[in-house]
Amino acid sequence: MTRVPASGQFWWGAATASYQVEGAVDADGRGRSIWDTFCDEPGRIADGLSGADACRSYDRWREDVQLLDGLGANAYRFSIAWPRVQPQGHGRVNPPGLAYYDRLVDGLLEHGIAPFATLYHWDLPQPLEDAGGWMARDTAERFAEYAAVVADALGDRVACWGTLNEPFVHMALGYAFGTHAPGEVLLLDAFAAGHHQLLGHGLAAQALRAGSPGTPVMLVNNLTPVRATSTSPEDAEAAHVYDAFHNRMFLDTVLLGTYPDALAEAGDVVHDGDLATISQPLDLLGVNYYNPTLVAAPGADNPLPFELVPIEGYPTTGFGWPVVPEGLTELLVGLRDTYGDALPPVVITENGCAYPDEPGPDGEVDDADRIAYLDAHISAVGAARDAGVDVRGYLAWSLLDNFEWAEGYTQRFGLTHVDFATGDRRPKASYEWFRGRIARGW
Ligand code: GBH
Repeated sequence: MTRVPASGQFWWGAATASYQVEGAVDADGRGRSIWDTFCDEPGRIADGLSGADACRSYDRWREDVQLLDGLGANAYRFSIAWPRVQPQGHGRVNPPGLAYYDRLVDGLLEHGIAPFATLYHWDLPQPLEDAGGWMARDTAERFAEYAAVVADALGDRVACWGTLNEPFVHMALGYAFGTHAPGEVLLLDAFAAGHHQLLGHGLAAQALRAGSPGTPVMLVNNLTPVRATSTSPEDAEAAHVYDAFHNRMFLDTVLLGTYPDALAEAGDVVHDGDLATISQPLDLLGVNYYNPTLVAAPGADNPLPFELVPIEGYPTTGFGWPVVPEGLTELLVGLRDTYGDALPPVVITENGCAYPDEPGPDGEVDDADRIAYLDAHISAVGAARDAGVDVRGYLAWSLLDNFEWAEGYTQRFGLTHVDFATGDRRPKASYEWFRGRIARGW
């Protein structure tokens, strides 16, 4: 088993996340997470549904492994549900919950597919939320304790660890704006939830290194090139501040050991020594890319120091997100130019798009728009590689149509169509296309 990407080897594959695909929320002693709670609240999820069944991957993971094998993938990024491992979020470990990941990891390895395991993709154990969630500093310590348990159980076989998925998005949607679990509307005070995630990342990286020496560790960020609507000083300043929150808060801290100037005042939650913990050396940086962000100075009634503006002039996905593949090249080259030698090799850990994807009369999904999206974005990665950026992998979001958070099942991101009434999987045209693209390589 190759544990570190050998030079010349490129990781090709796809990604999912526990709550979005597993279902089986009551199986084998799993505890409740903030997403179980959030989905129970009326009006939170577009179709009123939850991840209770999702893609049933808890029972049908063998089919997922077969799909990856059929793609020719050499990596699969999945996440581990903390409430399956520690139903209370601390203390007692639940062996039957961990055993699911044992089976999955072994199944992947049997097919020569490297397991990329993310420890936290937003499904916080509910008892920890009851104790303050990520607004509580203690949650960072609990996360490190959980990381040590997982490293001990799976560290001999996992190819690459991801600590957190998209701490910015979790801070913003979960704690600032409340459209994701746990549904808090704290606006700028949500900074603490971001800082405590960063601290948890640093502590967990230490625990993973101690428990599974030699296994690469990455942080997975959602990153976006930020553009101002005009060259006015007000719009430029708003873009600068937004970039600090979205990108630099989760890069400068981790790679340079500093907060960006725009956040220097951000709070007394940052203790002496935190930045040293947060800036543990990283083996890889995971980059999830969807689209650039356009920012203007805030209007008079806006309590925030920026305003997000829709980007015009590009095609949009079914979700309404602009399709801007060159933004990915811009992002990657910008990372290299900004961070230089402090930037570890990069893996694209998510990239993809939602479209309606109705099956035709023959049951086939002819998702030509997804093929065009993936093709253009993979080419954008190639352009960054040609410009000298060290990109080691491309993992599409997602292997399967799945539970798309606040959108429920209304947005389909999969290479594989899932009939949510039955759980039946059927590869789309884009799956066949991606198989050919992987076979071709660079
Ligand atoms: C990821 O988050 C998640 O990791 C994954 O679980 C999820 O299923 C997937 O993406 C698809 O959503 O308003 O047009 O500027 C992505 C975070 C935040 C990226 C919102 C796009 C806004 C688009 N996304 N963002 S737009």
